[in-house]
Formats: sequence, C-alpha cells, structure tokens
Amino acid sequence: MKLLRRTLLATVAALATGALAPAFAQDIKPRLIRFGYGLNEQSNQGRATKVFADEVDKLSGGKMKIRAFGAASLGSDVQMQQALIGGAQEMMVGSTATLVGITKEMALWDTPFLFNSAQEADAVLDGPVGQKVKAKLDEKGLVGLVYWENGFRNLTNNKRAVAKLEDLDGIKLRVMQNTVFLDSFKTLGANAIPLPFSELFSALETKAVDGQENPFNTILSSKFYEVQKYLTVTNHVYSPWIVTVSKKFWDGLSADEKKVLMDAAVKSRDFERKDTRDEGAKALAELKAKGMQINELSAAEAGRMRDKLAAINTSISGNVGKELWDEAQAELAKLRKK
Ligand code: KDG
Repeated sequence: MKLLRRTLLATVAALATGALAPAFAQDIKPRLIRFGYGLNEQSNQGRATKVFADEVDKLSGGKMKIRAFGAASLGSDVQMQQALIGGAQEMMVGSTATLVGITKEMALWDTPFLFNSAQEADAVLDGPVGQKVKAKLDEKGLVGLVYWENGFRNLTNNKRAVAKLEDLDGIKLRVMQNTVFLDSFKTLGANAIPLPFSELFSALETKAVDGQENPFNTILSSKFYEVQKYLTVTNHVYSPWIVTVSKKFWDGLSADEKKVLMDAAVKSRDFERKDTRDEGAKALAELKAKGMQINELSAAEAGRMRDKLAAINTSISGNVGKELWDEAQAELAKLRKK
C-alpha cells in the first residue's frame, strides 16, 4: 500500500512540475468545425465542401478539422443561419437568397437576368460590390468568406412544356424562401409556393407542387428528373451560394486560424466554380438521357419575361439601396464595354 501511495504522489508531483507535460501537450484535440450544407454529398456542393475540409486540415497541420454535414442534416439554410448566429454551429454554405431576411442587400443577387454569364458573376461577386454585400453580414452575427456558384436557374414542372409565359399560369411552382422569387413568379402567373430545399423532392413526388426552378446540376444531383417531366431552359437568374462562419466562433479564432479558413475557402471557391461548370456542361445531356422533355424558352419569350419582371428590379433597387444598385449596374456596364 505504501508503494502505491508513493507512486501516486510521485506521479502527481511529476504532472505538477510538467515532467509528464510533453505527452499531454501532444494530445491537444483539434478544433472541430461543423460545416452544414443542403445538397447531397455527390453534388457540386458536397464535392467542394470536401475540398474545403481537406485544405483546412492541410493548412492547419491537423489542428483544425471540418466535420461536414450534407443533405440538410443540420437543418435548412434558414435554420443553419440561425444556428450560426447563435453560435450553436460554426459554418455552412447556402443560398444568398435565403439570407435576404437577415441582410436585405443579398437581394441584389436575386435580380432576374442580372448576369449574362458566369464570368460577369465572378467579376461582380468577387469585386467591390460583392465584398460590400458580404460585409453587411457582420452586423448580423455572420462572416461571409467566399461565394460559390449554384448557377443559372431553369424551370421544371409536370404539367406542360413552358414555351410562352402564359404556360406558367396556375402552375404550383416551388420557390426559395425569398420575397423576390415569390413576387417574380407570381408576376409571371405561377402559383408560387416557398419551401425549404430539404422539402422539395417530397413536395414534387407527392404533387404538393407541380414544379420548381434550379440549376441543371441540382436537378441532376437531387434526382428531380425522377419526379419532373418537363425542363425549360430559361436561365432566368444566376444564383450564388455563400460560405459563412458564425461571428461568435470567428471572433474567438487566432489570426492564423482565420487565415487557414480564408485561404481554404478561396481554394474551395475556385474548385467549386470549375467543377460546377464542368458538370453543368454535361448535365443537360444527362437529363435528356434520363427522359426529361427539354425545350428552350425563345429569345422573344425571354424578352417578355424580362419586361414583365422590370417592376421587380425597381423594388430590389429600393430594398438594397440605390447606391449599391447603381454601383452594380456600373460595374456590369464596364465589364460589357470590354
Ligand atoms: O443548400 C441548398 C440551398 O442552398 C438551396 O438554396 C439551393 O437553390 C437552392 C434552392 O432552390 O433552394
């Protein structure tokens, strides 16, 4: 018994003096970061999240670990945004459109036909206007790191091919939880129904809604072709995603840790945009092969859509502020002069 007591006392003394410290010091656990997203693991969103996670692990020497949660397993965009603001979750990627209730300036990116190309989108989103909009998140408890590409959105439905605007009349069309999308499709004659992305497939399957609108990649990776017959190429708006961090979590990080997350985010952005475009180039053919009946809205009908939605642009300009709206238009005019 005396030996055991002596051994215990010697061990306590050694710990106190740090003689055993090296083993303890090497056992410091990595900082775990929960990263939520809404599409499935095999989607462009899932692949880019893995690139981000691998890069964070590499740049931090294993001291920071991303734990990715896909398929809205941590909740919808809106629910995850609230979890980040409250500090219950550290990171997410989601639609800028679902952030409009938190930061009204995000509605700028909902403007129908704002961008004519992905290159224009990259230039504006990564330029001064995109940075200004991103910075507005800070005062709401979120830190925006980078924009990813969701892509140009197109219409699917089970009722009819949409060859002219009147074909939208009465179609129960799911839209993102966002007033611009709601107002836009009501203006175009559809019966617009806001739903979280996580509920969309079952709403289509049970015919609670007739249709939806999303980029080709999402229509393919979420298997909407299994429950949708018609696909109309409209490219009616370019949708960004944005990678965000809980400000409560971010403010507790060291400068080095913040640099790791930012550098990894930039690398994941560049990967995600290329992956999304490469996949998008093939997705339409794959959707046709899956049996979808595909038509392209004519330039004349797209022009009618733009004209009908002009009033929406006026309300967006009022909501985001004329200065920001004018700055975005000026940047686009400059890009188009080149
Ligand atoms: O995580 C998925 C969401 O970002 C979602 O907004 C994607 O475009 C989308 C939609 O239609 O909800």
